[in-house]
Amino acid sequence: MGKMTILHVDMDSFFSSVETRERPELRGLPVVVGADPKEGKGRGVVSTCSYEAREHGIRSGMPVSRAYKKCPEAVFLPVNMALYRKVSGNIMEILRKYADKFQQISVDEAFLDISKRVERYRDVRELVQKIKEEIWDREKLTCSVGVGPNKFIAKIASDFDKPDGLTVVLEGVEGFLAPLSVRRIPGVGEKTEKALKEMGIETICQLAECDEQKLVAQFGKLGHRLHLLAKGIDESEVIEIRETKSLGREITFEEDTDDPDALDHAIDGLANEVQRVLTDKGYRFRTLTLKIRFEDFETHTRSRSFDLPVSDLELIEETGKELMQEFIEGRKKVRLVGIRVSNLERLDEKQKLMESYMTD
Ligand code: TTP
Ligand code: MG
Repeated sequence: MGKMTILHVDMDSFFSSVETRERPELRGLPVVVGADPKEGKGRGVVSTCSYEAREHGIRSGMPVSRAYKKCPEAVFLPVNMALYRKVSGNIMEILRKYADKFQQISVDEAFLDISKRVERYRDVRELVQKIKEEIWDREKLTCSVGVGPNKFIAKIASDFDKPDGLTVVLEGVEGFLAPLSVRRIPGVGEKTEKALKEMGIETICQLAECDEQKLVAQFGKLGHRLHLLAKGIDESEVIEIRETKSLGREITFEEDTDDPDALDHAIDGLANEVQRVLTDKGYRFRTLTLKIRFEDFETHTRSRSFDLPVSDLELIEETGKELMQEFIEGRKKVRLVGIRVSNLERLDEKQKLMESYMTD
């Protein structure tokens, strides 16, 4: 592997920046976005907040009630995930163009491998400025960007100077990492931080200097990985995930039929298969399409979309049957039915976490 140049792009106070963009009168105010906030009286949790709200000590994950105590004059807004997802899609489309390899990590962050595109240090800054400008021109949002020789450094660098930051760490990696808290290492949570502290390790420098055997004895494989990261070594690649666009199943009847029970039964079977594949692959979907072909080969499709990604079997069955309903009354016999789901999303850990904030 040659020398690499990796960018990590992370949007600034993403949900709340989108809300402020939609309502310019909120600019400069403490804005808190969270589930069911009821103007601060709700029982939900803070998803994120504006930097003005952060000055009052409000943070992601905090109960809305606590945020309200810290800053009663803040503007409390519910989560409008459909909007953020749409904006996220636009941003990812912009970013993708600038990368040899591109990997979206969550709704508001992505890695870009630009190794082949930039020759010199100055080029990197120019490229990042172009990216920032395009995001601003098109979406009126700011982001923070980290540049490093690997994903780990890039990720830490993007967080180093927020909001609207640009931190390039292509040289002097060890010096950059040395004073930082171990907590900055992705994957080091409260528990690991505490365990490290008990070993007398608080900074990344101390972690790098610690005997690797000790770390392995304490944390197993993670200890080995932590030691490498502390030394700035990360060989993981930017993985272009070619997302499956859609998946579906269809069935051609042995004999054309207009028997409602047979048709319902077919839908149940298809729903079952589709749902199993979704579960296996860890996907949920937002659009379901029913396909129906009559005995004379006349073919129709009907779709329904949902605001949030879904995957439960009953919903697939019911939606499939509802969509089929308008076709089968007093019409020709049916030759084939199919169910396809699209707008797929991977059910990753971070997303699960976010969803848990949204439904309380
Ligand atoms: P982050 O990038 O972690 O946070 P942020 O973009 O709001 O702020 P920063 O400027 O520090 O990057 O997360 C992106 C979005 O994910 C965030 O806007 C809201 C959502 N989110 C939650 O819903 N719950 C959480 O606990 C976190 C951390 C984020
Ligand atoms: Mg962010």
